Amino acid sequence: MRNKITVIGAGHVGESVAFNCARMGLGDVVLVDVVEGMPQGKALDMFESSPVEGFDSNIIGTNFYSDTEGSDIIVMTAGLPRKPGMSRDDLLYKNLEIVEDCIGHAAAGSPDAIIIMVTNPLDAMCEAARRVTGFPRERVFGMAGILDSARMRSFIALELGVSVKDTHAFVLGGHGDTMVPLARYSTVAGIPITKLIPEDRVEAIIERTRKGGGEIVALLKTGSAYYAPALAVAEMVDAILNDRHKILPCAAFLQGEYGINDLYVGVPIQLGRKGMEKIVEIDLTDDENEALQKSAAAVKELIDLFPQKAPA
Ligand code: TXD
Repeated sequence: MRNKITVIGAGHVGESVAFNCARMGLGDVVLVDVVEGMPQGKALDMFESSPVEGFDSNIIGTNFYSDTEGSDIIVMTAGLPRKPGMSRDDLLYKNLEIVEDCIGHAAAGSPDAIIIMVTNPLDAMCEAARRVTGFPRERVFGMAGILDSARMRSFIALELGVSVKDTHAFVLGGHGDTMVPLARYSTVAGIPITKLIPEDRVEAIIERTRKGGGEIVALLKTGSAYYAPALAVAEMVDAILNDRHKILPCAAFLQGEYGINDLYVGVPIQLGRKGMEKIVEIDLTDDENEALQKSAAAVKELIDLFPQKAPA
């Protein structure tokens, strides 16, 4: 039986995630949105491309969660994207409502699913999904670090004129302006970039990485990035469904790791068929640790803004 992948939100990121997963043959895809006809139309268009590409995945679009029942993976992209001048945090209240509603419905019909959060503000939305589902942290995590690292890798490759394939980059922390790109652990063909690129240029790369999402928002004027984010999600879906035990930077719920408690923060985790198999802890210098703690504090500030709910 083929895997079932539900993608909630058929906007820019969601449609691209659906198409990537289908093209990569990762499973059958259900694309959900509130807009009537739109997910159905996009799904049909994608399905009609399958004979050309030669992939066997079935893709359907829907407005009903009953079609998502029994999903192996739920990717959550529904929500508002940023407009120029908005921070990811400005999206908090509206997207919190959307996440609680969508994830609540989807998880009810797929109690064993693994949830990959994409909606911003990412780390806070992961926590919203964890709370609304009650799923263990092994099955609720978020995509951000792969994207942030991919941006840093692109800038490193541009700087040195080398293949992106030779680059490796490491970004920790929340998916926001306080993210922590780690030059010391970023390499080209195994050589730390600090040995290949002058310090001021490394700093410039780090700064551009931190502002990478905003750079695209400012250019597009309506909406935010989706090609790179969608492929980053597909890499996670592939790592999980193909049980690759791959180590990827993702937003994970920390319970003591890195000295952080009960918060989603971006760290390297190992992904396999059961979801998060482990959190990889690396040594940090005092400065790096301070930056990570600061980033975690920014995530906590958002969580503290969640409306308090009366106990059920
Ligand atoms: O690194 C990351 N995690 C991110 C996050 C990278 C890129 C984009 N990131 C965030 O993903 C972004 O800030 C947004 O919060 C989401 C989705 O971005 P996208 O660019 O796909 O936004 P769109 O194109 O506006 O699509 C959102 C869709 C749109 O079709 C709406 O109709 C739908 O979400 N939507 C809903 N679907 C189902 N149910 C409800 N309630 C709903 N509300 C909106």
